[in-house]
Formats: sequence, structure tokens, C-alpha cells
Amino acid sequence: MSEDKTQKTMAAAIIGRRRFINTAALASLVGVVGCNEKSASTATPAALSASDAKPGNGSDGNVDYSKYEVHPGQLDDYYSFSSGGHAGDARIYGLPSGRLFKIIPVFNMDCLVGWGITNESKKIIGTKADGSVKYHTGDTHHIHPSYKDGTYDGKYMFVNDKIHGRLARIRMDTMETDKIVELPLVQGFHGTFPDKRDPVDPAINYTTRVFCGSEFSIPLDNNGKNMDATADYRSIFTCVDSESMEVRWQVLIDGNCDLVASSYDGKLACTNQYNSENGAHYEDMMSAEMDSCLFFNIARIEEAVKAGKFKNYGGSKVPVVDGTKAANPDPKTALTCYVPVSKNPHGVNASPDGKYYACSGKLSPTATLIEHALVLKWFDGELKDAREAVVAEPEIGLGPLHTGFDGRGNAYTTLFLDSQIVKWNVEAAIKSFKGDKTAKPVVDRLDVQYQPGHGFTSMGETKDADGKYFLSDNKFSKDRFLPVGPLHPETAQLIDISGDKMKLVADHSVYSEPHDSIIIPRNLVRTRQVYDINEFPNAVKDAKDCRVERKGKKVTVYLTSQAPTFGLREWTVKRGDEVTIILTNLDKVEDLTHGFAIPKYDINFIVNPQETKSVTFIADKPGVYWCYCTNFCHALHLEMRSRMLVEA
Ligand code: RUQ
Ligand code: CUA
Ligand code: CA
Repeated sequence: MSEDKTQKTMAAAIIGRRRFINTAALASLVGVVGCNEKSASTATPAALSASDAKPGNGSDGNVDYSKYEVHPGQLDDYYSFSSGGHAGDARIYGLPSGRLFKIIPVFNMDCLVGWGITNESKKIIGTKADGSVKYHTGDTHHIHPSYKDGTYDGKYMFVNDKIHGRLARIRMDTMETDKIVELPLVQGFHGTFPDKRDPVDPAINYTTRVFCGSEFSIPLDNNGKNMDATADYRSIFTCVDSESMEVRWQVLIDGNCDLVASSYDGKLACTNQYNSENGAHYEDMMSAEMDSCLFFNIARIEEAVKAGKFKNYGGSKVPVVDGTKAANPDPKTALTCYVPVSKNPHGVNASPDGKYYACSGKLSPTATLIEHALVLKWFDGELKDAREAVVAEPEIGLGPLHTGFDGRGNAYTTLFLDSQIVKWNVEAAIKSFKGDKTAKPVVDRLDVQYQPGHGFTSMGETKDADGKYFLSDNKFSKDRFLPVGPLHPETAQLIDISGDKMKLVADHSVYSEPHDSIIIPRNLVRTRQVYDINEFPNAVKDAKDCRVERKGKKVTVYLTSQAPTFGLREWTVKRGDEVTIILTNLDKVEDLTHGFAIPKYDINFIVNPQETKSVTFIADKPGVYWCYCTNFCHALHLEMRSRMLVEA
């Protein structure tokens, strides 16, 4: 089909279906995805896929799949860092192979490494007064590394917890979580993004702030006295210091926050709002024709905080400035700018050249393109209306969610309802918006299997977008894999975007529930293999230092591991003692990790080379207990044990 005819057919289809996108029809349309078992194999998005993408199983005789194989002993060229959704973790996959390399425990418990079991990890997760872990659950949605000069510096990754409103930081040298902060006044902390340059001092060109959007509006004093006055519910935008991981300030807004993006010059952060209506029921959230993409003027917000123009709420000491429309009538002093975009947007992504933000319609078959420079002009009082910052709104298909960029002027948006990836050209979209009828924004479409959520390009969230791969994290795998039970894996489909046409090159199964990822090249993964023993103030540096110390009922066992033995063959404690075991792994050899488990005491953790960890428990069960190494380390691994006697 010719491109011209394609465009016409598509436009007709969109207009035809657009009428359907009202409250009731949307519910049934979305319902199809989950309820109709035929929807998978018959999910021929052909109704709209008037391109030459072939509906069907996606296999294409023209693709040389062997080009994307990773042979035994070879390394992957790219790595995706993925958030694990309500598994509460983060994962590292290789690309193009799709091999899973690591699951990084963040908000979850993990008995492989002892996350949530060791004293050190409990302290990071947060504890209650009795020393037990405060929350055992988490829901990680968005993961983004720290930046230097608009690209990743390989230092940290930040990931959110939607359930309890927490932000975690992962050190990229060890790929371990090192700090977690709980945001005050927030429920449903969803989108997060670090800044890419300091908004106040442009010479500081690295991440100093992490922006966090809360999706659910709640009463400001959430004291159990207000269920019905939903107009008083508020959603709050938060800034966390990337080094101290303390909350710096918050902004009260109209509507809600969903996804978050940051500018390349440090001046703005933004969030798409699908519930500008502040509705408490889903039909209310869909009642307005337009919602917004909300921009935050970071320097002005920080000036306001400095000048004391803030309030405190709900017992929190964090300064909260007022970013509502009513409090910001004059653009020249406004802290926030609400740019109207089409209905219930989902996803906002900054283009790698720093010029645009693409905000998807979700309930409108459009993406809204907003120009960064024009938003700045609005803040200078030079635009009559914030809507003037919109420079394009191409019709791209049904259910647009997230957009990746290739660094060559093209955008790739996931279409949830159409189950497609649509490639559209930014300049053509701008021309078309200006009325140029010859400009054709949509240049390609590809069916994916099925219903994509996030999609992202290699290095696409940086100025170094390389236009090599797009990964489509799909919400349903249906018939792509042998069902291994009612809970299916999800599909991450790898698409080669280096040519004019998108090519589906691999289906990878991913453990539920992948949310968002970034793709980075191999050279950005630079981990350490052995810890420095001096990093741990409580390290037991020599096997000769192993001992048991008692202070009243508190007993500390100083222990080392060195394949294939622990530094003490046996030790004795008394019933009722509070026992702390401090274990240092003295092995210096790369990949020589030991484990330590105590039966019936629920103790299980690992120590990596030269690392120290500790656990504390009450010795309340008399008997002899074999403390054994859980991690295969040596030919005599099974013999690597100690005995603990708990005296009756
Ligand atoms: S959201 S499927 Cu939690 Cu990232 Cu868009
Ligand atoms: Cu040490 Cu197995
Ligand atoms: Ca809405």
C-alpha cells in the first residue's frame, strides 16, 4: 500500500475509532485485552496497521536472525536495567541475547543475598522500633541512572517504590542498593527522573536532584477525617538530593503526576497529568477533553524555598511550595506551567537533542510534542497561552504510552491498544502541525506481541542516543511461550531500529512484571569484583580475631570465611541471648562468595570477597545447629560448616 493511501486509511480508521474513546467504550476496549482469550492470536491490529508490517507471529523471512545471536563465551554488547514491578526489585539483562544476569533486591526480601535479613540491608530498607523491617513489599516502576553532561556517568541508578512512596539508589559499582528514602505526604509515587545538570549552577553538570511524582491525590493531612472532600486531595511533586538522599522540597500541584522527565539544561522537570480533574473514580478521571503536561521551574522553586515561601504539612519538616494555578497567576514569577495536552496522557519523554518532550495521549490517538524553548518563553511571559508551546500533535494510533528516540530525529511510541510500535518523524510532525499537507509524520509500524507498555531505545534517554535497538516491554505474552502456569512470563521484544524499517529480531521472556528499562552499552557497566575490607568498620580482618564476646545478654560472634572453612569451628551461646554474628569473607579471589545459613533461625545471607555483613537474632531454641555455607565455593563446600550450641 502506498504511503499516501496508508495515511488516509489510517486517518479514517482513527477518526472512526476516535468516537469510541469515551468512558464506556474505553472500558470495553481495554476489557478485550484481559478477557477475550481470542484477542491474542486474533490481535491483528491490522485495522490500523495499514503499513507493510505483517500481522501474525512477527517472524520475518527477510531478517537474518543469526546476526543477533550471542555465541557461547561471547559478551552482549548492550545491557538493559529493568524495574521488576511488584516484585520490588531491579534486573540486569544482556542484549541482544536476553540473558538474565542479575536480580538486584531493592524493596523486596531476597534470601539469595540476605536482603532484608542482614542488619545492613534492614537499615537501608528501614526498620520499626523493634528492629524488624518496616515494609516487606515494593513496586518498582521507573529506573534511571545518574547523569553527567547529559549522559550516564555510571555512578548510581534511582528506582521508585510506588506502594510505600520510596526512592532507592543503587550503586553501579557493586549493583547493590545503598540508600532508600520515604517521601512524606505521598501515595502512589510513580514517575521519577534525575536532573541532567544543576539548575542553579550550570557548571555543575551532573545529577544533584532526583524528581519524583506522586500519582494518587490524598488529603494533605491524611488523618482519617476526610474521605469525601476529594477537591481537597492533593498530589505532590518531590525533589530528593541525589547524594544525601534526603528530601529537599516538595511542590503542591493541581491534578496529579504520572511519569516524570527532566530537561538537558537543568532548568525544567515535567510530569504528565491524566487526572487533572482530581477525580476519585475512574470515570471522573476521564471526564475532561484535555489534561496537562506540567512543567516545574526548578530555579524559581529553589528561590522560593530559600525565601521562606513555603508551608509544612502533616507533621513533615520538608518545605512545600505552592505550584497550583491559583497561586501562580503571573508566568513571569510562576513556579509551574500547565501545558494542555490531549486526554489522559501517559508517558513523557525528552528528546536526546534536548529540544522536545513527547507526551502520549493514551485516550487520544495522538502524541503531543512540546518545545522546551517555548516553555521557557512562557515562563518569561512571552507566550499568551501555555498551549502555544505545543509544536506538533500527530495522530499515531490507539493507546499511545511511551516514546523512545533514535537520535536521528525519529520517535518510537508504544501503542497499547493497537499492539504496535509506531515510528514517527519529529520534523515531519511539526511541519504537518503547521499545515503542510505533504508532511507525513508516521514512517513505519510494527506489530508487537502483545500490548506494549514501556518501550525504550538504546541510550535514548541521553544525548548519546545511538539508534541501534528498541525494546518493547509487553504486558501480555499469551501465545508467544508455552504457558508455564496461569501467570505467564511477559515478552520483551527486541527491535533493530538502525535501518529505515523496524525489524523484530528477538522475543525474550521476562519474569513478571517488567515496567521500565534503560539500555546502555557494555562500556558503561564497570563493576568492582572485590570489596575493600576497610570499607566495613566492623570487619574481622584476620581469622585469628575470631571470637565470642559477651556483654550481659548481648553476644557478638566475630567470624571469618576462607574457603573451605569458617574462622570458628564451634561456639556456644545461652538460651535467650541476643546474638550478633559479624562475618567477613577473607577470600580475595574474584567470584569467591560464601553463604551463611543457620537452620531454624531463618538466617541466610552471602558475603562477597572482602565483604562484611552481620545478622542479629534471639537464641530462643536450645540445641546444636549446623551453620553452613550456602554458596558453592570449593570442592569442600559441603564440609564448610560450624556448629552453634544454644545452651538450654
Ligand atoms: S508506567 S506502561 Cu508505571 Cu511506567 Cu507506563
Ligand atoms: Cu563457602 Cu561454600
Ligand atoms: Ca483526565
